Amino acid sequence: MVRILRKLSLFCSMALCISYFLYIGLFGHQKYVASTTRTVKHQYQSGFIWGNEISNASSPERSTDHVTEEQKEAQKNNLPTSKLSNIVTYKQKEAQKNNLPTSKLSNIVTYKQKEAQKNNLPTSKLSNIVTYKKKEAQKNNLPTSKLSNTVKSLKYNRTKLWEKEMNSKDLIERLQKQRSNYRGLNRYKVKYKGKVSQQHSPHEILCQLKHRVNITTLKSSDLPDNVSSWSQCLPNKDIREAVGKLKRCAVVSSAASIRGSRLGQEIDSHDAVLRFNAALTKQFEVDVGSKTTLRLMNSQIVTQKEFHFLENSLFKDGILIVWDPSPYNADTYQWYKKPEFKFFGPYQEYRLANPNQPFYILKPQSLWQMWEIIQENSPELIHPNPPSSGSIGILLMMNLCDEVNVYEFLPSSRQSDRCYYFREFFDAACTYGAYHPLIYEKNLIKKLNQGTNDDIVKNGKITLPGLRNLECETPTR
Ligand code: NCC
Repeated sequence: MVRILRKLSLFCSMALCISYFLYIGLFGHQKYVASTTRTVKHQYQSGFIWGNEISNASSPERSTDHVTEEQKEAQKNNLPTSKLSNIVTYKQKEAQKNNLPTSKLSNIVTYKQKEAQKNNLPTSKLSNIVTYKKKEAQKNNLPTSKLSNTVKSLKYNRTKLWEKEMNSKDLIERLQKQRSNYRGLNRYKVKYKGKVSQQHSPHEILCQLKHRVNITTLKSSDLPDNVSSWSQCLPNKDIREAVGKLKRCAVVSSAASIRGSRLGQEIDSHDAVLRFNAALTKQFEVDVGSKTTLRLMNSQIVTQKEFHFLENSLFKDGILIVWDPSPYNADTYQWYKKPEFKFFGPYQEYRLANPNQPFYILKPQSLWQMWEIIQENSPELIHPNPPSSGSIGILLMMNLCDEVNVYEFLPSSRQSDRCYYFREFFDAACTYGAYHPLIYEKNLIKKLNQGTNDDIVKNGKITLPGLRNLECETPTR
């Protein structure tokens, strides 16, 4: 009996052992699988999985990989580790908010930080910068490829254009450098011995312009006899004598900010309209008008092939005037022998082909006389280069007319870095000048404005008096 009982207990303990191992073998693995599945499920639910990692998620080793990936992301994006668990959702939200394709996800934070630095914005602006720039680009009529420059150009909007006198510190770095380079180069050998930073009244400045700038055109008598065969093609009379007295005149700058102004009718209502270089009116009549009485051109227009000066119908209407800079102290003959652009030949050709169209050449001394007045009334040393066609044209019309309305030389609130109304080309230099001392020209013209500030902001319009009837006690020196 005892033997039977011993065998029975041995059998039972063996059976217990076998069933234990069987239990472990059959159910133990399932329990383990169940626990890893729960981990993966949890990972899905927390939105913690990047696309390609979902298929490998059942491998327990991958969970340590997730942390490294996240840490890498956090490092890449310069985020604190506390943000680790949210970084992907965060980036997805940022991408959505900024309207960026998801391919930009991995770079968005760094991208935004770089943009903020590049644009000199506080980091608090980080979260809005992309949308902000897109809106600015739209507002300023810029293509999205220009996004990276938009904020830079806002530097000017912030100072409120020409609300105060501008100086070189208001320019963007590139234009400041160009001003210094031109000052170093001094291409025209300018030796200015006059005053700087004078606080003359508008009336005094007008008198300086009247008495110290002789806006006059070339006559054959200005050149020696040995060039008489060429000089026969010049008009006999000076432009002032030939044109006579005009009442209300308009000067239309080529600035893109005139787009959308609907000033066309107002411009055409003037007795004479002056335009510049290759500025056209066709298709832009609503904003710029269609009348062209005079066209002032720099000598590049006459000499450079791209303008087809001899054939282009654009130049066949109205009175033409061309200017070309001489060295500061050169006399007319020295300049005739060595103009900046060799325009005397094409000028003669054009005159012979179009003998009935008045076509004048401005004497280069007028440019430097005007430059000296801009310099004297500027707060610092200006570019030693001639004034732009814009101010030359304004002064010419102040000599010909009783009243001159100038459009978009002083920019309206529509101002942008787009250069021309008729061509898609972007450069802040068109408004502020790189080669020309344009900010100082605009400072001076602003001082002479007899219209309202509201007219500048809305229409880019300034009103100037004619010089003919101006009374000056003693000519200002
Ligand atoms: O650009 P431009 O002038 O033809 O413009 C005529 C005048 O309008 C005023 N302007 C223009 C654009 C703008 N956004 N703001 C403005 O205030 C200026 O007063 C300008 O003078 C020139 O003065 O002759 C100039 O000419 C051009 C260029 O030679 C011609 O357009 C022909 O292509 C010069 N640009 C270059 O040489 C690249 C420009 O510097 C001055």
